[in-house]
Formats: sequence, structure tokens, C-alpha cells
Amino acid sequence: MTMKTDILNRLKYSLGKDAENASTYDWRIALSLVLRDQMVETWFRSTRETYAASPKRVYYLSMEFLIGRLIEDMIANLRMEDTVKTAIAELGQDYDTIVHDEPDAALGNGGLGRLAACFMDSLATLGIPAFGYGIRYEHGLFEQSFAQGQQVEKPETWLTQRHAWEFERPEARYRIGFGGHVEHRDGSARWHPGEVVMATAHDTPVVGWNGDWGNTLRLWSAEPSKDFDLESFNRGDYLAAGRSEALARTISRVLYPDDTTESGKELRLKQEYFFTAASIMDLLRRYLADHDDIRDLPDYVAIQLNDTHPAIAGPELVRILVDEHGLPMDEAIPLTRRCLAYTNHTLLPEALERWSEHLMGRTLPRHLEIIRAIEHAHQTEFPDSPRILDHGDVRMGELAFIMAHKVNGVSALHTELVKQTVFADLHRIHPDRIINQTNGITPRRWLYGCNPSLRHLITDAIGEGWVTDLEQLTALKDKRDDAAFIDAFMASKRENKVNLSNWIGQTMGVALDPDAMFDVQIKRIHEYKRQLMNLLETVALWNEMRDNPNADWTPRIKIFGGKAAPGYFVAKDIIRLINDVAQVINADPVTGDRLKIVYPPNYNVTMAERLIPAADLSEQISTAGKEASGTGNMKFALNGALTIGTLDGANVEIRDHVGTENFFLFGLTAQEVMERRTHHGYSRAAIEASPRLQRVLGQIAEGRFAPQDPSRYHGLVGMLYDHDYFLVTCDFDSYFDTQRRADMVYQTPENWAAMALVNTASMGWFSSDRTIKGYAHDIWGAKSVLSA
Ligand code: T68
Repeated sequence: MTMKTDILNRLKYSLGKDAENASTYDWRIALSLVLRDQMVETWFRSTRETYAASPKRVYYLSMEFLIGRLIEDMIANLRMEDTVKTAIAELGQDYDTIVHDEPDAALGNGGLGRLAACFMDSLATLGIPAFGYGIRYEHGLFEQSFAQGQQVEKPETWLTQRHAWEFERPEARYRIGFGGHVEHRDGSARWHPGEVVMATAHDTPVVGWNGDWGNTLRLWSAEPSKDFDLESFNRGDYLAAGRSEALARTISRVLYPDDTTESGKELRLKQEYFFTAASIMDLLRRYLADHDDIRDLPDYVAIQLNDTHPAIAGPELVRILVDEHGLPMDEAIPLTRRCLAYTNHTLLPEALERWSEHLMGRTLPRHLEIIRAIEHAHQTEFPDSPRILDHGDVRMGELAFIMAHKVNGVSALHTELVKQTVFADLHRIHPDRIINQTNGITPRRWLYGCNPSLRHLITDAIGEGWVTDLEQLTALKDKRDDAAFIDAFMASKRENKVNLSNWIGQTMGVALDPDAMFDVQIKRIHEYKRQLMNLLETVALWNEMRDNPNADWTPRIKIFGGKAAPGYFVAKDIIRLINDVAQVINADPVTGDRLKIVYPPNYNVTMAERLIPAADLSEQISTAGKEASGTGNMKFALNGALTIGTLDGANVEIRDHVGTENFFLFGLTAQEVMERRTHHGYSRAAIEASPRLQRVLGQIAEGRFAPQDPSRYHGLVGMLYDHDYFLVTCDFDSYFDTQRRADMVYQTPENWAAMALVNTASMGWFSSDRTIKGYAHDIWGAKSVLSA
């Protein structure tokens, strides 16, 4: 009753619309504002309790927060689903239409950004006082479409609509300096920046389960500083004034579509410093408001660096402590270290950030001096230490490591490899610093929200406690021999597959058989993730179906989703090849409904929420040793898909939890991969040993899938023969055979379903609540204020 009135009031007083001429957009914003009002109550209460308890606060610094839509999250966390649905129906509107009107907040590239979003959800649900700090990009990750099979990028424009969730905070504004010079006098230093940009805060409340606790996601946007502008303006140089204004705004204009390749752009360094400096000033202001001694900072402040992107936080905090609070350098460095911790997300050498000393000196002259001081102090204590400054570059990984009291990897295997490879020498010097925190996913979005049919089934069987205590899913293991439950479990999956088929039919015009195996690979397109191997296997299967059309083939729908970084040409070739092959195979009457490839464009969080609940088979097939963790792998298994995967990243731990008999394992191990690379001509040898693979590569090379342009894929095929760095060729046969094993199991649906159920039942440990408890205990020393 009041919900309905509240929505109408918001429509009238906040949007100036009446119900007669309100659009879907108007209804959505009105509803969002009503929900936001509800959250504010929680939020204020949490803030009051935090101030009263004066606990240690967590600050999660991340260049990326890949949030997706918020409306259903908010409705679920506030437990208002029934109320909202009733009100919307009474208002004569369609709930799904309104909910689906919200654009994704795509302020991230992939796993790293999505992890940050899951962590925010868990921090709020656990009642740990925390801020997420990042950048309010005007344009998030580009929009992808396909033209003749090729990826086309368009700017993404989520902010052209009103972002109903946020509060602008004009009072939280900071001056961020760049360039200029450093003045040294009487043993102290003063930085005089040559350029100043303003950082303005925009707050989105993040409310945990049941509305019990609310934290803040504070995103900074860049604006010109008034006085700076005025100077040129007063000189009558209006163009210069406009230029500096545009330059300032550029800093928060776009998200780098980087995903693991470093662009080395000056703007990127400026973005990193911009949001890090604003965040540090903000947290220091909060600290100093009720503490006198800056030396107690580590007792109240834990700063987590999500990868090296905010690693300039080390030198920045040291700078403030030394230049503004007068601490000696040898006190400021260890004090800073006690506040900072660093999460590593990759071993790929090309993804480890380095900045030239020249660029660093030009952009952040005082920070370069401090980095030299940090280097000097560390080198004095540990003469054999690897260097931060190396061949004229500042290595951000080494800087982050040396300035952090804990460094963590994101899966057990990844952490071991971090110790053995990228940071082997630093690990010898600091043997207690590297620890593991295996990634997790929030069950609120990745089961409760995205899979209503399974949610209801589970809650009817074991109650609702699993939503905040995911290990309770273990109770479902008792149901694996319960025929009625298995039937219901299969019916839930089928319902999701029918929904997905309808959507694919409507949006892509491809008809899918919901009884076929839905085999899904969704993630960024990258050579190490080996979408190419999946595609080659598809072509091989197609060949064999055509050779033997009357055999009892298990029907398959191969679903791909993902974007390639705009400058990553090999990845873009792979996208084009998938689309070319899809055209040929989907038109083949011999294979017909038994084999289809679909690649819906513009994969994002919302699409993942559609695809994951409908998946039977989850493709986690990276070259062992390359995927730091993966988190999609967890989402699929939680939603009852079986995994076909290598011993890489968190796959290893997923397999341990679900049982080796419920996981389709194939391929070389990380050790074997390293060893195989030392063999001369390993890929050519692998191809020669596999007639099946030879045939597929022959077809692609002779233009079977691009008849108008037969040489289109010569480069790609040639690469597999000559420098197949990611060992697609070496793992191909083992992958193909394992796929046929999956086919066999799928032929007996109850067996498949029982295995899938054990997967769901075994995934409790992969909740991001468990991950966050690990960080809180092992790294931050932070506690829940809720349970206190
Ligand atoms: C991912 N990294 C890992 N990076 O690849 C994945 N990089 O295995 C892991 O599960 C996930 O992090 C969470 O730990 C990324 O997503 C990026 O997106 C990225 C962005 C900019 C620069 C470098």
C-alpha cells in the first residue's frame, strides 16, 4: 500500500511525471529512488554504529567495480520482492520490463572488477565497516557488436541516464596535483604541482542481506579546479581555460579496456594517482576527525590494493606522513606498510605494470623521490633484494610488495606460483608475507538473484539459511538419491534453459533445443583462456557427426560470450573465426539441431546472470598456470553445471570440493606445461600425432569457413604450428576425448543431474563471505560491527 504511494510520489515530485504519461524509465527511476530511501535508513544506522564503536575500517581500493544492475540486488537484500511486485502490478506495470530497463554499471573489464563488486556485497552482509574506492567513469567498458562477424566497439553511455542510486557529495572534494617541481629546504621537501584537478565523491550505498548493514562505494569523478581555470580565464585566454577543463575531465572519462595487457599510457597513470590520492586524503580526514596521533593509523585503517593499479598509495601515504606530518622517512615507511596489503591477480609478465622513471618523474616528481627512498631503505636492509627501479622503469609489483605487510594470491595454485615465479626473490627475503585468499562469489547475486527456480527449490528443501551461510548447501547431498528431488532439480534447469532459448530465439533468431547440452564459455577473449581450442573441438565434432550422421550423438549448443581488448588482434581474429564457423555449422542440415554455435554480442554481468543458470557444462579450459583463479568457474558449479577444465586456478580447489568423479578433468598440469615448452617443435609434433586436429586445421586454412577470403585464418593456423605458446595443440586430444566422456554421461540425464546436484551442494566454501572473513582475519585485523 505505502510502496505504491511512495512510487507515485517519487514519480510526481522527483521526476515531475504523472502515472498517465510515465515511461518505463520514469517508473524505474521512481522505484529506485523509493528503494534508495529505504537503504538510507540502514546506511545512517551503520554509520552511527561505526562512529560509536570506532573500529578498524577497511578501504578497498580498486580501479574497477563491475557492478552490473543494482535494482534486483537492492530489492533482494532489502527483502522487498513481494512488496515491490505487488505495488508494480497494482500500478499496472510489468516488473520484468522495469527491472530490465536498468543499464549495467560496467565499470570493470572482467574478473578483477567483478571480484571487487562481490567483496562489497560480502563486506556489507558481514557488517564489516568498509569503503570501496574507485573511479566514476563516464564511459564504462565499451559496447560490443558484430559486423560480418568482427567485433565493433562503441562507447558505453550508462551515465546519460540518471544513476538513481548515487549521492553526489560536493562537500567531499579534494585537490589532486600533477607535475610541477619539488622544493627542498632545511631537510624538508615541498611539492608544488603544476596542475591541479578536483576529485568529487559520488556515493552509492551498498546494503547487505536483510538490510542489516550498509557500507559505501565512493567513486571519484574529475573536475577542473576553479582557481586554475580562472587564471587563464582572467587572462582572456578562454581556449586555454576550456582545454584545461577538458583535460581535467578526461581523467574520469573512460575505463581502460585493458584486461591484462598494459597500455603504458600517461592517462592511465594519472587515473591511478587521481583516485588513490583522493581516497587516501579522504580516509585520513576521517581518521583525523577523531584521532590525534597519526602514529596510530594502522590500528584503525586497513587499505587493500586490488592489483598494482593503486600501488602509488604507498609513496603517497609516505609523502603525506613525511612532508605534511613531519614524520621521519624511516618511521613513515614501516607505518605505511602496516596499513597496506596487496592482491596479485596475474602472473602474465605483460600484465605487470611498469612506468618509465621519466614519466613518473614528470607526472609525480615527489613520488619518484620517495620511491627512491623506499628502494634505498629496502636495499640497505636486504642487499640482495630485487629492485623497484629497473632499467629506467618503476616496477609497480615490486613497489606494492615492498610496501605491503601482506601480499595475497587468489587461489592455492596461483599463490604457490607467485611464490615460485614473479616474486620468488622477494618471497625468500620475506617468507611470511605471501598468503593465499582463494576468491569467492556472492551467493546473493549468483544464486538467489539470478536463479529463482533453483533458489526456491533449495529453500523449500533446507530453509533460507544458505543465503548467508552457503556451507548449508551441503545438506543437499542427502538428496542425490532422492528421485523426486532430482526430478525437480532437472525441471529447474530445464526451465532456465527454456528461458534462455526464448531469449536467444528473440534476439539472435537461432532456435535452440532445450534438451541439448548447453555448453558455455563466457569470459574475456584471451589466448590463454583458449576459446580457440573450444572452437577447434566444435569443428572436429561437426566433422565426426557428418561422417557418421546416424550415430547416437549427444546434441550440443556451444555458447560463447566475451569481449576482446580493442588492440588485441589475435583475440579479435578468434572472435571472427567463431562467428564464421557458426554461420557454416548452423546452416548445415546434416547436423541440424544436434550442433549449434551461438555467440550473443556484448557479454556483460546481466548476460552472465541469464546464461549461467541455464548451463549444463562450464568451460574452464585455460592453459594450466595462467588463470590466476577464475570466478565464473564458481558461478557455474554453484548453479549446477558440471565443469570441463584443466588443473588451473581455483579449478583445482573446486574439483577437490565437488569430488574428482564430478568434474571432467583434462590436459597438462602447470609443471608439465613448463616442461613441454622446452621441447623443440612441440606443437608441430602434437598436430602430427592428431589426425583429427590436422583435419580441422586443414579446413580452416583452406578457407572452409571463409570461402570469400580463404586465406583469412592463415595467420592463426600458422601460429598454432609454429608458436603455440598456450598449448592448444598439446591439450587438444585430451580435451576432445573428455568432451566425449561428458557426452556419454549426458545420455543418462538422472546421472548427470545427480553429479550436478553434488556440484551445487559442494560449493558453499566458494562464497565471497568466506573469502572476506579470510581477508578480515589474516590481513586486515578487522571485525564485524554487526555481531558485536
Ligand atoms: C582476473 N584478472 C584473473 N584482470 O585473470 C582471474 N588486468 O583469474 C581472477 O579470477 C580475477 O582476476 C579475480 O582475481 C583480471 O580480471 C583485469 O581485468 C585487468 C584489468 C586491467 C589491467 C589488468
